[in-house]
Amino acid sequence: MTAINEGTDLTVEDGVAVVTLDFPPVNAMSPALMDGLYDALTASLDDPAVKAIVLICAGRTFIAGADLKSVGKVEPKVDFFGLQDAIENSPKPTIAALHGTPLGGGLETAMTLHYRIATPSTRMGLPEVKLGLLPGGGGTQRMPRIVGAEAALDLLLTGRQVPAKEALAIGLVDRIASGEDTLRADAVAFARELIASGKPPQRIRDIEEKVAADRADPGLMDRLREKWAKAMKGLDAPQAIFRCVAAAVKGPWEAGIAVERSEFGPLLNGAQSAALRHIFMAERAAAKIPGLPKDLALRPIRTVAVIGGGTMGSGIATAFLDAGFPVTMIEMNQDALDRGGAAVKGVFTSRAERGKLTQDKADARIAALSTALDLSAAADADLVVEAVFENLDVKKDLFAKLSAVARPDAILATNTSFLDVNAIAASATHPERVLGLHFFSPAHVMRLLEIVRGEKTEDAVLATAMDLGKKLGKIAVVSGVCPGFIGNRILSERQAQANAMLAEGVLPWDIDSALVDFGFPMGPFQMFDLAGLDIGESDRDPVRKALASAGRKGQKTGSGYYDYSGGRQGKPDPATLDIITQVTGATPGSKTISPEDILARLLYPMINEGAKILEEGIAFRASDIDMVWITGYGWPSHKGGPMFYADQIGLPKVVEALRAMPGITLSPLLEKRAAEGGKFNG
Ligand code: T1G
Repeated sequence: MTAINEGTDLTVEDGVAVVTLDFPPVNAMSPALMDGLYDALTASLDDPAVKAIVLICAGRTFIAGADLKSVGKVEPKVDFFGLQDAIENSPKPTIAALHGTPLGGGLETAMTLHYRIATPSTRMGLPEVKLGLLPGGGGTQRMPRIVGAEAALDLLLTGRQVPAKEALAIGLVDRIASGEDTLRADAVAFARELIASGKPPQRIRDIEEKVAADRADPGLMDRLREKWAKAMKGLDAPQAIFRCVAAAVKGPWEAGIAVERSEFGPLLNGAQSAALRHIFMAERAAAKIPGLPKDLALRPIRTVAVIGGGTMGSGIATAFLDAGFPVTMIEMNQDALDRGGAAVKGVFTSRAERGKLTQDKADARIAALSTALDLSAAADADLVVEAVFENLDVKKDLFAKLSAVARPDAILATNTSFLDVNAIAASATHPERVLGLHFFSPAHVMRLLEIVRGEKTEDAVLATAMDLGKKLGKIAVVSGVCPGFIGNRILSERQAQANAMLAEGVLPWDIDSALVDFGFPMGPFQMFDLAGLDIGESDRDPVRKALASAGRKGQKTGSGYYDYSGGRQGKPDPATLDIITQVTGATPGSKTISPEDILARLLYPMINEGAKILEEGIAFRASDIDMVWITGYGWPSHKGGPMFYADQIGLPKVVEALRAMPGITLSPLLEKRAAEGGKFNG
């Protein structure tokens, strides 16, 4: 075995060179990996004893893509294109041996080799679109040559991972290894067959059949543009990917690759990709808790009890059942229990009906739910999650009672969205085992889980909750205790400004549409209509209170801020304006603010509150705040979250605008960073 560099080895056995790359954790294409691969390839090409070349990776995966940590920072000896040319033009057949997740530049590299073999569990794809990029290593040109334009767009615009079996069916791989452990041997055997056959290697770039067929269909690209119009709207990367695939269909190769190269740079340097790459890193950063010992023993969680069968309780139960935990749902009366159980069953039944879940799995999940009317049913649970009425006394009382029945080592969690977790914990016998698990509605769908760390919460309990978050498929973000935690505390600031603008005479629809145009799925008033105007505390929100008492409780009653008699879309309703006038004295529409100024008014106070949350140590890092808002509140991901957005517009501009707004106390941290020319992220 020859060591080419620190992570690259080359062995030659019986005419087959095996190049092994080992760059933990995911063999990302760093300059060191690229240099190693190039040198090993050159050595193999120069060695007359070598007749075929196998490329394989050590560790958990074949190359998982460009190294996002060194993008554009360090240069390899030979760039990606030089490397690809060297591989593709090899007169000796080359075979990529795939396992794990060959993604992005990793799959593009594999597509420059002449053949591909994968283990059965391999999942491959071109996820660049999720990072606001396009597959800039020939992926937009080679993929259509393998699968045709329509299938290529499906892969490139969704970025989805293709399982090995499907990859074989669409021609993306040539073979599947006989087992997970036989990849190397099977790849070498494949190489020997190729040597024996004497067949000259075929380059994917030369395969014309699929693109020629697409070219012969003149209406194809227009149809595909129509099909993807919604997914591409306002987003740079999907639009650029579409143009690249269109160029691949048009041909020739050189013209297509030139389009790909010219489209890549602007994306890489653009704001949308910067935001999306920030989120990728932020998601991973959120999983890390500073100061926690690494080898902390987690508490085993095998069974879960959920107290409460309402919207939250049944959603939480569903989330745990989905992750394979047996759940006991506990309610106070049979009716409520029946409703909760039916809600859970309804989710699984409907998924089975829609073909999203096999009937067997749906049945198994339903069977894993048990129901009870007595708290003592929580006696055996390793974890109890409470989702009862949002009232401090009710919750304190419940935690005292729970302490008497639950196992002394059980973790007790409250799903409060606003209340003082320390006060709730104080009523339990073991406050060190209490914490907040703040789910978002619908709890089995929304990705965010705020994990609220009480002042007494034990490290092992916190770490167990983080691990649980991962098992539930959630993005878990740690928050300290304060009213509303990270998410709702910031939301309150936005709502206060939205209400203030209403009282100044700005139309509610103008406020909502400014946020929707920014990229939120809905504005503040549309959000209340969806959630219900009678939900949560409304004393400080007299307009909402008045609407609710007039029977306008939102979509569920057919009207709220908007009129839903014509459907869920909702129409502006003059009756709402009358109520606004009655309550605030303002004439709606008497004041117009530009959409940009409405946005500043709504978003800058959120940034200010985020800065306070940081300086108080409620959040560990600015990127955690971004994750909360992206995964829990619909902040558009290509805009990176409130703190990232603040960096992009420039903190001095934010501070200056905030000074002119009513009801704002500036965060000293925000002022300081602005004065120093600093940023929140990076
Ligand atoms: N670059 C740098 N570091 C990466 C990385 C990458 N591409 N992918 C993962 N890591 C780090 C990650 O930060 C974490 O580090 C550790 O690896 C484990 O990751 C020219 C433009 C591969 C499926 O989009 O989807 O190629 O936190 O916790 O759940 O066209 O990571 O431990 O310090 O996520 O097993 C395209 C992104 C790039 C793949 C593994 N590639 N990665 O998941 O572990 S663009 C991607 C993933 C491109 C070309 C272009 C996943 C994974 P730390 P993890 P995992």
